[in-house]
Amino acid sequence: MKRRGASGDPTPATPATPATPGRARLALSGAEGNIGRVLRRALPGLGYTLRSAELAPRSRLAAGEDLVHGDLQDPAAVDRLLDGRDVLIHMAATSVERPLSEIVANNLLALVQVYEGARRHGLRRVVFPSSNHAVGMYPVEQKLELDCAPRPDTFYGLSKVWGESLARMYWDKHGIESVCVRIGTAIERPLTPRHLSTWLGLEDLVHLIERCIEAPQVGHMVVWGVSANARSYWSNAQAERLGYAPRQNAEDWADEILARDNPVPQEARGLQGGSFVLHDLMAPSRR
Ligand code: 15L
Repeated sequence: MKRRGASGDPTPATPATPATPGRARLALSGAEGNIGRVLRRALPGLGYTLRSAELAPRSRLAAGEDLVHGDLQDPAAVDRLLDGRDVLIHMAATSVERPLSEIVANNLLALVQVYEGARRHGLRRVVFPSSNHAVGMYPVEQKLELDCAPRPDTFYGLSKVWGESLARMYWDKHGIESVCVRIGTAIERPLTPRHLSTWLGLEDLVHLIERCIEAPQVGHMVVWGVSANARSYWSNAQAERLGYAPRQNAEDWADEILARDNPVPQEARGLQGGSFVLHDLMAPSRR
């Protein structure tokens, strides 16, 4: 895969190359989200045929893409997305803390529909975006291995613990492979001291997702979605099995970031989940 320097546009809209024979036929949900938009621009340029799904018609078709719409709690919408596909990159979800009912609908119930759809359509693999907030209550001094016990910081983080286990169940019972990626902070460049540990650069993101699609025989696997940050909270040996070799390092921005005020409240700085750890789970607005 062609990688670009830190100063260039990390996710240029690559012209769609003709689909490479033998490449997986991809489905991408959540195509209108922050990560979905990056992948949607990058994947056709890597020789994949891509069918994307967004909730409602909002965007124009990208080069080399086929687009469907609908709520993935509806099996008919799942069928439109997965028919004739090999691998699903399932980015559609609530991606921050929200009222519990919304988390349950989007991150639990829709996920069951998606895995049931994967069964109906004989998909080989699902790439499931888990999150660092599944373990956000660990102290920042503790370097985590992938088999650490869950310590979610929010209902959102808890939904990712549930999703990783759901993925495991569909592998054990139905032979559908999953790579669960515990994504750190996937943005163009790190902005806060916390990001020096959690950043996933967008070039590394695209490279990681390509490895999640291509690596042979993953079964059920969990990896950290993080760049090669000098201050990473997470130990990512599993990712080597995937062939993921991150090149970006948040440390390149450390001097600049540490010279500015830290926007994360003081009382949240000791825990890995950052400001997520301050959410009051049962505040009236969140029930
Ligand atoms: C996440 O899981 C969120 O989806 C994203 O919005 C960021 O908050 C990220 O984690 C993070 O921890 O920085």
